[in-house]
Amino acid sequence: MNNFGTPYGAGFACCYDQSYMGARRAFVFEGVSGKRDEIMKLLQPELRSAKCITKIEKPVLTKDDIPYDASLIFNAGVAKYKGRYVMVFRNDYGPTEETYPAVRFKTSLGFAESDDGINWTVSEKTIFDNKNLLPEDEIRRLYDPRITIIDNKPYLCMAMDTKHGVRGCIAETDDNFEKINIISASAPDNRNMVLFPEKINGKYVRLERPFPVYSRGGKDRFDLWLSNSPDLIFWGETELVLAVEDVPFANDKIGPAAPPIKTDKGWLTVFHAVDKDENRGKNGWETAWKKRYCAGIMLLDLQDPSKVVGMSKLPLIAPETYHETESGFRQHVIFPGGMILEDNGEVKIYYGASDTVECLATAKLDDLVALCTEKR
Ligand code: BMA
Repeated sequence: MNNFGTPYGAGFACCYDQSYMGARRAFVFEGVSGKRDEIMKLLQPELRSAKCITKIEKPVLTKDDIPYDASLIFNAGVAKYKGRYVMVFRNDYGPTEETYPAVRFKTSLGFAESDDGINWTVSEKTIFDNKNLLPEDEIRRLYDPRITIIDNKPYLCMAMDTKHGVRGCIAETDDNFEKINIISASAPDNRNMVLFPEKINGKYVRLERPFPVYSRGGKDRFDLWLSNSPDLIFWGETELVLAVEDVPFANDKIGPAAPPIKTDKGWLTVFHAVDKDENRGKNGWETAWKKRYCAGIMLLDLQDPSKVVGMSKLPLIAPETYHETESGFRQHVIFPGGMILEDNGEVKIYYGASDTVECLATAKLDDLVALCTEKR
């Protein structure tokens, strides 16, 4: 039974919030308390993808493409590197719908290559598999990889579960993504890290998503942050970029998605945005799944990417297709991890759908920029 009709959030105004540290420049939802859901229902009965988005209906990667034990193939990082497309994907495997949750998931990371970004060849060996860990190992799982190529060298950002909390880590890898070498890891609790593809004002830059336990009302209220580094190892100068309340279609949490693309209007970047509705029930393998993940899009200032130049007030990609809404482990989850700008101005956006398959949508760069800059 699918029960995802209810929209969340509304509001079409934006303003400058002067309340955070004096002058945080960000878009803030001007909620008309009590009225916003009514307004949204009238204007838009369901969250929909932006008109400029074209979805490739068939997933680009599923468990059927994998030459080893595989079940849920999703949340991949994708980039163009050394004349081909490269992908590092997450594989949660072990249980079936019938045996879950008594049988626990194991997680591996796999590698795939492609000439066209659509048809992929998967390597025989995994890059990482937590079935090989020893009980005493501190790291318990690596997942949700993103790939950024900086100075012609590939880096991976990953979420890292450890015995003492969830950390975000950055790793170097080789040309064929066979081995990873973790060079830096955050303090808990942080994840969803994404590196910019070049230094800005002489420093490396990353977006990140800490998940504060205190001072956000005792529930999920997670925001999108930015830090700088002289060497990819030491990170600081941390700034809040976008808060969950700035996003009209989120009421739970937001976080970075794919590495940003440089445009003459700013750094174009997608983010994930989550709304939660306690009325939602079974939407996948679990008895209840109450969250919906959409992709949003924004432009960050070229020189100071902690500043939001513009943001679409509506989702860029919302769950709509069969794979996104009617099948899979956790339905209604759109989780982008790769965004590639082609020479002809087409942008490929890769995203995990329903935590089960990897999908692709395309749009024109100019349309994506217009979504962030147009007045609503
Ligand atoms: C988040 C992450 C993602 C996942 C999403 C939906 O917290 O764990 O890997 O896609 O939940 O389950």
